[in-house]
Amino acid sequence: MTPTITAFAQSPDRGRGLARDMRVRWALEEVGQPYQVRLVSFTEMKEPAHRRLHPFGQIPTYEEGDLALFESGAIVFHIAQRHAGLLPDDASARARAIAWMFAALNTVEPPIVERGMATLLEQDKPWYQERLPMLEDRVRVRLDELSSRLGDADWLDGAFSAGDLLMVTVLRRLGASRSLEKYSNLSAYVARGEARRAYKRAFADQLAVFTGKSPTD
Ligand code: GTB
Repeated sequence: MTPTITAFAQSPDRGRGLARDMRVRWALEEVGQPYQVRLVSFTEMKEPAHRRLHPFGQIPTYEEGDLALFESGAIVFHIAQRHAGLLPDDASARARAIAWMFAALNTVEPPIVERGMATLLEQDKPWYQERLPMLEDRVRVRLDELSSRLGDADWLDGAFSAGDLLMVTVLRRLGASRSLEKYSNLSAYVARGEARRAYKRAFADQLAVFTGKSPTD
């Protein structure tokens, strides 16, 4: 059965692949699973039909037969469990890859999102300039730690996994802030992820939503 995911009809990122449907598209491409996309407007996201799929009225969602899922991490995990290619077969290596999935979403993404939201929504507030160094420091601490752990390895724990897929999508959100530039190994890590054929297909498909042109035009 071909799954259907939802994505922004008009993504505020203007096709930069920063919205969270990108990680789901990428996971589906990695495992070779064709999928359909239903584009939703901001209004549609908050309507009852969409809220039945997503209690918080957001994207992405995932429907496959009578299964409906929300939360990008849970969707990527579901895809990784159903198909070969995103989690190792060895039980311990699999558990470690899952730990990296949680680390990407629970430990690295929050300070990055917090800093990004402050820049987006609080620049005109009196506390912004005072708060910014603290937010930047929290991001820096995580990047220092991640960079030390990655060292000169290609991926976080052996072969490419769903943990790397999520971590690369999380680190990509730092693009505009240029915070990654100081970390040559993390910049190269993100570039390695972006160089994967599955990533490129996923990126082209979400970009096509913005440009209105098919990826093969
Ligand atoms: N924890 C959830 C998950 O991982 O699935 C979070 C889902 C989420 O935040 N969805 C966002 C959404 O639907 C889109 S991805 N927002 C609409 C709403 O809440 O009303 C977040 C996002 C949006 C825009 C950019 N951007 O423009 O760069 C980047 C990321």
